[in-house]
Amino acid sequence: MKGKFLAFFAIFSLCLLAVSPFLIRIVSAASTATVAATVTAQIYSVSVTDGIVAFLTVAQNSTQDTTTGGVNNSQTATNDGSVAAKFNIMAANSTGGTGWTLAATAASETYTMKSCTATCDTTPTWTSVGIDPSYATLVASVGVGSTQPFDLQVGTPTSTTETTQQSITVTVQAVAP
Ligand SMILES: [Ca+2]
Repeated sequence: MKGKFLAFFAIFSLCLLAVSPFLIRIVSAASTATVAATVTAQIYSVSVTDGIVAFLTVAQNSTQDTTTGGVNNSQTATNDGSVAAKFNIMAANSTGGTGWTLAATAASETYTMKSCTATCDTTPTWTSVGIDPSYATLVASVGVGSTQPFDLQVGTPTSTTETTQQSITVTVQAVAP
């Protein structure tokens, strides 16, 4: 009985030795495949060149603009982001002395700021910019790397006692179209 058992064990062991290389191959066999993934962050970014306008000295209750008929200083907004963007625009009360209030219509110590984006040198359409903190639309959609030229028109107060040069910040914003 013991002899039979030993014989059986020996055969079983040989079988195991014979099978083991296959077992090892099966376990160690591997296969890979890859996914080439790309991703771009959604970034809204705008820059304005040259970003500096001097309207010089303007009569009270009148306008001056950046077109060729004015101070000839059109501005250009560029989409520096990674996706198409809507450009908004706003201005705030001017600073210098007591400053002027920004409104849609000029009044005493109250000035206006408007923008134009098409045929501004010939047949301009002037649209009030937003009044800080509200924005108005400058252009509905600008592609990546594309530019939007625009002109600005300032309207002086109907009357003012302010002799100090006024500084005005016009802000252009890039957001989702
Ligand atoms: Ca300039």
